[in-house]
Amino acid sequence: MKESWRWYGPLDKITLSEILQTGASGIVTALHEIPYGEVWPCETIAKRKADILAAGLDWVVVESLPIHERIKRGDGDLSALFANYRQSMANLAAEGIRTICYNFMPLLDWTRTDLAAPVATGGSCLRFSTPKMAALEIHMLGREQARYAYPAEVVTAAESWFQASSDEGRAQLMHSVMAGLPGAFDRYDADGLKAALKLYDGLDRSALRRHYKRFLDEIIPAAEDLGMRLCVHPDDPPRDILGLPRIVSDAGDIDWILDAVDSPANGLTLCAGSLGANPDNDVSELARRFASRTWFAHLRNVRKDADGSFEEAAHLAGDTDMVALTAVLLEEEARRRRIGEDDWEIPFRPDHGHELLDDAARNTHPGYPLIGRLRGLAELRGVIAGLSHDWKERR
Ligand code: DNO
Repeated sequence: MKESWRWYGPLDKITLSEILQTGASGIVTALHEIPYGEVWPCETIAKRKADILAAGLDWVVVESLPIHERIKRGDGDLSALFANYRQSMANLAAEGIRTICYNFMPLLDWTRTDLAAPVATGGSCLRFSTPKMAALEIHMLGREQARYAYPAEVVTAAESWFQASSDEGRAQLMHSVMAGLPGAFDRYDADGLKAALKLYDGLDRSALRRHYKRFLDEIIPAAEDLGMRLCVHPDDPPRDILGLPRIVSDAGDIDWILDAVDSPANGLTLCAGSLGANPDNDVSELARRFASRTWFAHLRNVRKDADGSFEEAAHLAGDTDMVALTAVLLEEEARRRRIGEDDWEIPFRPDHGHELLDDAARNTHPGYPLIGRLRGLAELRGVIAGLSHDWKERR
C-alpha cells in the first residue's frame, strides 16, 4: 500500500520537505486555487507536479477534481461544465496523474459540529454531535421540517443546547460546519446557507441519482480513453443533512454507482471513517465487497454514540477493526499482483488525525495536523508491516 499524505498546496502550513520526513512517498493534492468548474491548465498542473517531484515525492492522487454544484443540481445547460471536467482530466493525464477522487455530496462536503473536542488523554479531535446539528438546522436556520428528520430525544437535546448556548457558541458551531468546505469555496453564514439551500429545494434522492448518472455517462468514457480512474468519496456523515439527500452512504448506494456505469474507471475511495460513521456499515465487509473497484483508501476511525453522534478516534482505536480492514486491502493488492496487474498498489492516506502536542499552534487545516497524522501513519505502517511480514521466509 502506497503511503500518501494530503497536502493543500503551497498555502499548506506543512511543507513538502516536512511530509518527506513522515516517510510517506505519495502526495494527494488538488489545485485548490482554481474555482469549481474551470479547467485546470496544463502549465499549472505541470508546475505543481514538478515542485512535488523536486521535493522527492510523487503526486499520486488528485483530491478532489470538484464537481460543480450546478451538475449536482442538474441546473441548466451543463455541456460546458462537462467539457471542462474532461479537459482537466486530459491535462492531468498528460502529466501522468491518473487517479481522481471526488464526491457527490450536495452543497457541503464533510461536516462536523466541533473542530476541537477534547480527547481523554489530551489533544483534540473532530466531532459530529447530532443534537448540535439538529440545533443548527431547527433553531439557527429555522428549518422546521428538520424536527421530523431527527428522533424526538435529539430534538429535545437540540433545544436544550440552543437555549444554553451563547452567541459565540452558535457562531462557533456555524464555523465548524463550514470548515469541511475545501479550498476556494465560499463559507456561509446562516442567511447565506439558507439561500444556498433554497437552490436545492425539491431535489430528492432520485433526482440526485439521475444527475449523478448523467455525470458518470458524460465523464467515465473519457476517463477510460485516458486510462484514468475516478473514485467517489463516500458521504460524511453518511446520512441526509440539512434536508439534502445523500446517495453515497452504504453498500446499496455504492452498488448502484458502480453498476450505473460498469467500468473500472468508475471506482471507489474507501473512506473508512465516513462509512464507519453509519452503524449499519461493516467497513471491512464493504472493503471486501468493493475491493476490485477501490483505487484509493482513507484510513481513519470513529467512535459512535447511540444518538448518531460520533467522534474521530485514534487510527487503531474506535469502532472499526483497522487491522481486519487493512488485511482486506492487502489481500486485494495480492490478488492484483497474481493476475499480473502492473498498477496493483492501493494508495492510502492517514485520514485526519487528532491535534496533539504542538499541533494546535500550527493552525493547519482542521483535521489535518502534522503530528496527529504522523502518529496515524506510523500506526498504520506498523499494521501493514505486521500483516505483510512473512515470518517463515525470514527465519
Ligand atoms: C475530508 C475529505 C473530503 C474529501 C472529499 C473528496 O477530510 O476526505 O473532504 O476530500 O469529499 O471529494
